[in-house]
Amino acid sequence: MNRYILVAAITVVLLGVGGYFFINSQKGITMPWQGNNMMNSGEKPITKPGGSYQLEVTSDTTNINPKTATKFSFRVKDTSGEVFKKYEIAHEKLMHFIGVRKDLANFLHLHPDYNEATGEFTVMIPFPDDGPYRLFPDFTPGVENPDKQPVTLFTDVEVGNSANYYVQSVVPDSEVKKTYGEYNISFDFPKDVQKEKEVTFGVSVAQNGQPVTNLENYLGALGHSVILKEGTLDFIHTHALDSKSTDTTQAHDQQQAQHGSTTQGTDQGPKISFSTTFPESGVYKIFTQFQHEGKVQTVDYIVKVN
Ligand SMILES: [Cu+2]
Repeated sequence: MNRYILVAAITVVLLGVGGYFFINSQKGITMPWQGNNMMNSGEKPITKPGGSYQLEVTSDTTNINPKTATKFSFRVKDTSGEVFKKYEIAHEKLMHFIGVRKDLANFLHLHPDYNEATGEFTVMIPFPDDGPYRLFPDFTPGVENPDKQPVTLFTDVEVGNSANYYVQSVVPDSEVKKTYGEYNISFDFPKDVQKEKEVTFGVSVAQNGQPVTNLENYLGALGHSVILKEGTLDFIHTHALDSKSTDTTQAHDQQQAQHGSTTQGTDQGPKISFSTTFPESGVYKIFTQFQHEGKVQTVDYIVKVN
């Protein structure tokens, strides 16, 4: 009789422990992609190369209006819950900050100010339109990170009135030439882009029809491409023509961070070459930034990956 009670008691304890782990592992899986609130102290931190990091938003994000600069502040916390402060400068900045509207219609690349004393970053975000946005702080930990792997965290915010959000579908580009003001851009992709295979693509820059051969380095590279997958918003950051970068590919969760590699540091255009590997089939939007005549230009291309 006593033995049955003991077995029953052990079963209850085991079920309890099992339930606890189940809940925690569910949180670990769902939070990076679906969680809106990174401030919940009960959440499991996102594990990345160089340790585990958690994003803590410290500004009020409940009432954000478009077309006006919104102050956004955040800190990064490490595994032990301490404010992380050991940043390594990567591409000339301590912190890179990418923002996209979730339909990938808008793209922002900003560089927050850092308060060394508090470990807090602050950035003014000029959200262009209403809608749901995903914000990606992107940094390189200066500790326990010998390969200098970047870490990308994210949080979601709602901007303006959702009734004014008209979702734009992410349709693969059929034209390889596009014009942005006085710049004529041609995109050079293989005919059949396949997942899990290294893909080299080019972005050629002309100005009023003349090939540009005096592109300027922007943040330590001739070009930067941020690639986002439609729907899941998986994030890839690739740099062109950076002799300091490596071919190291590090997959973590569903996110990828990769650096293109070449030593042609003296080539200043017209073609900017990138190489990357798309992890899955689907539709990806590529935002490429380059600098010319002191100004940063952003161009984009949507590609279907088979
Ligand atoms: Cu940046």
